[in-house]
Amino acid sequence: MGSRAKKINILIVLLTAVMTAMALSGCTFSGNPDSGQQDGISSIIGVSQANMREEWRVALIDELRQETDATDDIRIITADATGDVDKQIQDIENLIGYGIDLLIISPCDEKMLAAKIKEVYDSGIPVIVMDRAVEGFDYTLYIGPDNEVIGQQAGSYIAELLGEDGGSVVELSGSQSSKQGSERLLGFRKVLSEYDNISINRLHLGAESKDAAYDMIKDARTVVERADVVFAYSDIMALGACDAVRDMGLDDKVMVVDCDGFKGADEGIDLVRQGRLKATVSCPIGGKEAIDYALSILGNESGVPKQVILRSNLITADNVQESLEKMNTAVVDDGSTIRVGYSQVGSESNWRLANTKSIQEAAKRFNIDLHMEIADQSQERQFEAIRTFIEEKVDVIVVSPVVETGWDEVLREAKRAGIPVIMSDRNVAVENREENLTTTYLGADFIEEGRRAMRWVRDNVQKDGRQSIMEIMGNEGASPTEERSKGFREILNENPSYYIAYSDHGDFTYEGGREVIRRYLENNDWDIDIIFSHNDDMALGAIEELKAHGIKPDEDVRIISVDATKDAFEAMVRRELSCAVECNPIIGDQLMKAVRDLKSGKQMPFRIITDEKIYDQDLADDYINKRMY
Ligand code: GYE
Repeated sequence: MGSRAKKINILIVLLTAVMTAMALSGCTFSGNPDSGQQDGISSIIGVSQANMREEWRVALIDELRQETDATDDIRIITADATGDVDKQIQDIENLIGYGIDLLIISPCDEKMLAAKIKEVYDSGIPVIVMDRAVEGFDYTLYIGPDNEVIGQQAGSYIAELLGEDGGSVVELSGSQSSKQGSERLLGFRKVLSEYDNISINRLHLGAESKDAAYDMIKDARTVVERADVVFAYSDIMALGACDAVRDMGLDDKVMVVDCDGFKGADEGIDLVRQGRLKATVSCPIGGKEAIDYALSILGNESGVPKQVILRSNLITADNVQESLEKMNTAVVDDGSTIRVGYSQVGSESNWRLANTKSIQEAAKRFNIDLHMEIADQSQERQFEAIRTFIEEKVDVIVVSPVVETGWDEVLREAKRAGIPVIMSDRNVAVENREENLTTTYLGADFIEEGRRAMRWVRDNVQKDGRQSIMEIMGNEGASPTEERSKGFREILNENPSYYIAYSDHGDFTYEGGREVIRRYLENNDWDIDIIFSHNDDMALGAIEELKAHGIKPDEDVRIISVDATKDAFEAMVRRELSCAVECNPIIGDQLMKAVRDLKSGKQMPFRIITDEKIYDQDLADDYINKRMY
């Protein structure tokens, strides 16, 4: 018997042993049954699900199975933690014991399981976290919806539905709302709180179930009779509400709106089609995306992001058919050349130069015909560039917006021209999200960067008494400026022994950093303990100016910046810069993959967030030669 045959036999014996052990521990095995037998399995994915009680969790496992069944050499093993943290930890152990190559987990408690997830991730097994984001970044990839946005979308729709006259809304919620439910309620209430002509009656159910919703609506007849809309943040509660409203003979008066929008019979989308539900905010389950990215991770492909925030869509009778067709349309990338118009902020920093280079190089690799316009930090010039791209009838427009606001008009022009727009690196704040003026945002989580910088200060810069901070900010109104400040202050507010004594703008340039120090020293003696600079270039400019005034960087003042360019590492090795929070400019591959996905008809997520770390002097020597920018 040849060695290959012997190997397969050993594998079959092993697999049988594993399958027995799994059956005993409540795991199930699936994947294309034939592939294992013939030429071996290339990868095994372990799936740890929090429970199999909630509909969308069952739907997720189904979607993961469908996707792996369609893929030849992948097998998945699933485990149901039945809502028990200890069982889920045991499930993870079991799955690792079965030799999985990648773990997909939807934690039943994101805080309690964060340490276990970090342990698996640190052990070298890639981890995809679904739905409930764990704190920090100790995992490979997070995929999930933005539940607060989902609630906001439902709230905006109801406000629009009720119009100027306003009206009365009955809000259904579970007494112990799930995390998903409470985030949706938060978004929903935030929007409706802006309308004083809309009254809300809150009905708390014992359980988030169809029957509980049915009974509650029936029992609350007097309230429901006066209501215009019943809102439920899940399909299951909405179905109960629809049945009750029907049985009370109120279905021609009281409209029901919900979130979930699952595709099954009597679920959100079906109920909209039946005319029983006025609207649903539907969100992809994420199974397809999870297997897609799992294959990229297992294939060591570059450009795997850190977070994918799935896009939720408002589905009404007007767009239900079109939405269903879109959901069922096969994604096809014919590989043909795609023409992209890119409006770049400028060339204000080393980060920007690395970003531009990464995009230009990736375009060649992804068969993208790129027309890039550099705007020297002028919004007017970016408007001109976008209008040129519209005239040139490009396939996709990509913008790195110099500031967040003022884009609605030019984005509407692109939309009218039928050209989708992707936001790269920086984001915009549009007046009305439901206009869908942009398809997706690909870039960093600037708020988290700001938090990281202040956490580092909290953990590494201590002395008796309060410490004063100088904040050197990027250009006013830019999303990295506004959000890094916000994240930094979030942690600062929890640590009263630090305070911001002075803030000024350096516009992300080296010279701008020097200027801020000059301006300060014109009116003050140097009394700053810590400098938080929104990017390296300003920090390095500040360092030169400080030295010119005989102030020793890292001794008289500790300096923390963002970007983590090679120059920043050199300044850390010289013991001048104390710490650099990474903001990764090398996003060319991810961006071009997103452009091809978009043109191939894929439903694009709201946000694709890049992977980033933090470095200080302890790490600088080890990592300086590995810096790509
Ligand atoms: O931090 C800075 C550049 O938009 C994230 O812009 C980018 C920022 C980056 O000028 O160096």
